[in-house]
Amino acid sequence: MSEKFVLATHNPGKLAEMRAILSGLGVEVLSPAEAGVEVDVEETGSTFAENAMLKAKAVCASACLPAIADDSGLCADALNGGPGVYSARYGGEGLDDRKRCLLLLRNLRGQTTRAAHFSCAVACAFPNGDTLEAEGRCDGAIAFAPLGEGGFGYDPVFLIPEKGKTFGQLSSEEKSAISHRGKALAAFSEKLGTYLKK
Ligand code: ITT
Repeated sequence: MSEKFVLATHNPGKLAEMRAILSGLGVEVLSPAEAGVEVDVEETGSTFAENAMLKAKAVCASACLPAIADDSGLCADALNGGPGVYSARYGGEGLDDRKRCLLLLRNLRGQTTRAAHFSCAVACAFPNGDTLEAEGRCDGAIAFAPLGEGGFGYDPVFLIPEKGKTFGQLSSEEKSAISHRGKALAAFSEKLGTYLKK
């Protein structure tokens, strides 16, 4: 396989994880900068899957190459599934990852229900109009304080109870073995393998 794919994301944390997970596929993956595209897609969908497809199609059209997008987020039971599709925008534009984690902890203060999950939808769009989709989910809980320096986004506050560690305390390999993104990309890789053999 020598197909080139653009990873349709501006998030360096996602890009690194997607690259590492997809490296086993034997296809060449390019960042938007490497593909010479700069597309800012408005995420107007109401589901992760819709937003992932919007991003994949926009970058595919701009790069004239197949594009793989990830739309993901953290869903807390006590917040009725929030911040969910708004995870990147939680608290408004001015916040960085650390401040968004602290805001989440503040909004959960006093809540006994800490259950939460990460969801990830992966979408791939090809220049001929074909598309592929896959999803993954990882269940866990919101920690009471940030722990760990690894990963990105909400990793320091997402606890895996069976491991007694947050995503932020896991190596990238340990995280991808159980994460929403790892699962979505594993399912996607199978579909892509079948598609490319056709
Ligand atoms: P792109 O749209 O350019 O891919 P983004 O960061 O805006 O980048 P999303 O719209 O999918 O991506 O927002 C997902 C947010 O959810 C992301 O910014 C993180 O804050 C959070 N998130 C997703 N996956 C995560 C993970 O594995 N670990 C920690 N936080 C994660």
